[in-house]
Amino acid sequence: MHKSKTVIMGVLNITPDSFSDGGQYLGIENAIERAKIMVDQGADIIDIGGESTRPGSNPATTEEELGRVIPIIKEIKNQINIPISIDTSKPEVMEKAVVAGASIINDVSALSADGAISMASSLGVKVCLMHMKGMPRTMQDSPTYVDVVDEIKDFFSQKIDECLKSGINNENIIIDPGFGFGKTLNHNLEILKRLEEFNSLKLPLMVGISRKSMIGSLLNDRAVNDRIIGSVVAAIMAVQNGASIVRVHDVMETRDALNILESVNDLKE
Ligand code: YH5
Repeated sequence: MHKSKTVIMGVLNITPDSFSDGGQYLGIENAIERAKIMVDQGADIIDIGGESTRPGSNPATTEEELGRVIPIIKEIKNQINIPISIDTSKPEVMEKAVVAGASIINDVSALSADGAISMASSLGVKVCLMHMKGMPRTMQDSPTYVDVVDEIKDFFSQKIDECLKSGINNENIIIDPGFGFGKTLNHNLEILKRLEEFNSLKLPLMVGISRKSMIGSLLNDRAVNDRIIGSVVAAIMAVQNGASIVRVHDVMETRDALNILESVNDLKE
C-alpha cells in the first residue's frame, strides 16, 4: 500500500504569554525566527494563532487578535515560502488573514460564529472544522457523551452539509476531532483508539494532541516542555489510525518519528 507523506502543521502561538514581553518588534522577530526553524525541521504548514483557546481562557477581542497575527502573516509571507494557516474563529480575522497571505482557516469552533461559513465560502480557501463541546472557558467542566466518536461524527456530518450548502468545496474541507476541547482523558483516549472511524467521512483528518494535558495526565502531570516524547508517540498512533495531518509544537522530533513509520508503511510487499 502506498501512503502519502503525513503533513506536519507547526504551531506558532502569538499570544502575549508566548514570547517574553519585549514589545511588538521583538515579538515579530521571535515569531519569524521560530517559523523558520520549524520550516527547516520539516513543517509543511505554519499555523498562526492569536487567541488563547486553552481551557479556562477568555476570548481575545478582534483588534487584539488582528494586531497579533496580521503583521506576522505578512512577514512570513515575505520571508518564507510555506502555506500559512490562521487559527481563528472570527470572520473578520479570517478575511484579513487570507488577504495578508493565509491559505487555510483553522477554526476550533468549526465556523460556528455568525457569518463564518459564508466568509470561508467566499474566501475559497481550505478550512479545518474542529469539534469542540462547549466554550473554552467552561468546556472542561465534566463534559459527557453517550458515544464520543459517534457524537463527533454526527457533528461533522451536519457541519459538512452546511458548508457544502453554502458553497464551500468538498476538496477544501478538513476535519479534526478536537483533542482536549470538551473531552475528559478517557474521551481523548477513546477518540485516539477509534480514530479510523472518522475516515468514513472521506475527508483529510487532522489531529492536535501535542503537549496537551492528556499527555501531561498520562505522565504523572509532567510539565508542558517535557511532554515531547509522549506527544510524538501519540502523533504516530494517530497517523497509524488514519490521521493525515498532525498539528505539533515539536516539528523535528515528529518528523523523525514519522520518517520511521512511513518507511515501514511504504515498504512494498
Ligand atoms: C487542535 O487540536 N488545538 S489550541 C493546551 C495545552 C497545549 C496545547 C499545555 N488549536 C487544536 O494546542 N486546532 C488548538 O496545554 C487547534 N486542532 C486544531 N485544528 C490548543 C493547544 C494546546 C492547549
